[in-house]
Amino acid sequence: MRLLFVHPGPLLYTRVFLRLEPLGLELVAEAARRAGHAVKILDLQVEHHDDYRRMIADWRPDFIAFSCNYLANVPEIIDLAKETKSVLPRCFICVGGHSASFTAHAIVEHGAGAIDCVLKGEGESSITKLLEAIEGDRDSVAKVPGVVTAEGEGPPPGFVHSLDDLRPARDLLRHRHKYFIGILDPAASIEFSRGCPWDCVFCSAWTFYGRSYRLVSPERVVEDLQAIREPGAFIVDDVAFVHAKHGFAIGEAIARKGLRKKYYLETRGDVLLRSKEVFKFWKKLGLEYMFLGLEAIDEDGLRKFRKRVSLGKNFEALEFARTLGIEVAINLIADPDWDEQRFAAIRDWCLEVPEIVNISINTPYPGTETWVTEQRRLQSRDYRLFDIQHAVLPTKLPLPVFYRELLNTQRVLYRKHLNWRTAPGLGRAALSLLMRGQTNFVRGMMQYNTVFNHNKLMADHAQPVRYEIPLPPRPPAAAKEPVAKAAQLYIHAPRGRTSRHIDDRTERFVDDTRMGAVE
Ligand code: B12
Ligand code: SF4
Repeated sequence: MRLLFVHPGPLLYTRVFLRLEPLGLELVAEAARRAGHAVKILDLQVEHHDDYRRMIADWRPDFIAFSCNYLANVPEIIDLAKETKSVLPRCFICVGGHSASFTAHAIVEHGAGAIDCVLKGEGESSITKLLEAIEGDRDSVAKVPGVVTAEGEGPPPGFVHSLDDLRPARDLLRHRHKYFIGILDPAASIEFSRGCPWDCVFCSAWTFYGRSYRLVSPERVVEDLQAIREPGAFIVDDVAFVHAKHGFAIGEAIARKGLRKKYYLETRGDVLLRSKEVFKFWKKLGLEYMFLGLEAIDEDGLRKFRKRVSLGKNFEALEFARTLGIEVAINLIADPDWDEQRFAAIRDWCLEVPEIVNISINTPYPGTETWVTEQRRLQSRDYRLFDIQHAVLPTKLPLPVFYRELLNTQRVLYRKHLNWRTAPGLGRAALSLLMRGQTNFVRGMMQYNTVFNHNKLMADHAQPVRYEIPLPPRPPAAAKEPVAKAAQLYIHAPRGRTSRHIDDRTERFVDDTRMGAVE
């Protein structure tokens, strides 16, 4: 069959700070290609809807699969599916990915017949089963693991046998030079592990994979890195180097091969402090940038997000990263309850620290505990606003004032990084990128004010809403506080300790630093 795999268009962030290759979609596409199909990938982060329409008209695929990791992309995917079905009625249309898994029934319903199924969970093994069913007996589609159709739901999705068996179809992307993160331009993405053993209330990374944690072997990582031509690599793991031994083993394998790249990763402050030697080693290998999800700068906030990393530990982690010379980007979560004083306090704090600070907005997502337990009513159910850059919960300040404060804070922080100290270095980096023909980073910087713009954010709220996210399940009237039940949350059923490929010491460390007990 002719199969087209599509990643939807860019979100706000993608226009300024980063745009990364759709690694998950490439992995699913490669699994399908290995099953003997003709496969193409179209990434609408870097191509246009007209490119999509042309591809549909010229190539006439038999099967289209959309990747839906982000809720904000749901309306775009549904509209494209409807448009496609009207010109190619026999084409089978499927949606998969992180957010699609948590909103599968709603997506099928919004599709009103245009979306044949949502495939929940990890896509590599289920995609081939789905394709076999489509080619053979269409009635058996309903029995594919993870499938959700208008008629109902198939058996639960399963894991791939081993992450080492997987290969991404990197060669199928038509514009590889368009992927970047900050000044790592261009950058590829790579996976060292899958899942997360923690259970933060605002996050669905752990509920998707049933709190499991699996590793890619160092040999396989090196093989993949050797196949990457880009000088930069973004490590997509939720928390990098949870298991110190694994981090070392990968590093040693890279050093043996003499591979040289610049790396960007995301981790937790307590993991950084626990595995200092690993991060030191990785600095030598080319680790230059790191996201640290601090989430809050007060103990109360951290407790609320169930991040049991004490403030002291987080600040110590920042101090340590500074000594290594790693550039750190911190993420803080702004609550819609914040008032002017709170924003001012955050601004003051951020100006005191040398790190880059990103501020996102507390947003309940399906698949998180917050989705079930949040007591405040959503002020918008427009999927497009669920991108943690818009406020979907009621704000204490009037909404325009809240956005003004937020944007003002973000702008102050952005300018902090373009000051007299950093400007010459950034200028040199930008020039060298331009001389190599890489324009992503420079364009991103130039677009900042048009993307992060007060009028635009307000206008987004005023758009007519065609698809609304379903309301969270309400707790029984008798319950004083809504309780998130494990069964409500997980996509892949939890398999306990054996599904976490970490040694006992690391398991104990995780247990000591988590606060949940949902499993
Ligand atoms: C790496 C990552 C990023 C990276 C890059 C992502 C990218 N490629 O564009 C960065 C740091 C840039 C990023 C940014 C953001 N991210 Co992010 N990100 C992740 C993370 C940690 C891993 C995603 C990943 O690449 N995994 C590895 C690949 C191999 O897996 P995968 O893509 O999930 O694909 C698998 C399945 O989903 C499925 N699948 C995927 N596509 C398809 C298609 C079909 C047809 C099928 C059958 C299956 C299928 O099969 C794949 C293979 O098993 C996830 C959390 C998580 N663990 O999923 C959050 C996550 C997806 N991000 C999230 C958010 C909110 C964001 C941001 C909006 C804000 C932020 N600062 O975090 C921005 C927006 C970015 C943008 N596009 O503008 C949320 C999404 C929430 C939601 N429900 O919408 C998540 C779930 C984290 C969370 N907090 O819970 N992100
Ligand atoms: S540590 Fe918490 S926030 Fe980070 S990926 Fe794991 S569960 Fe999500």
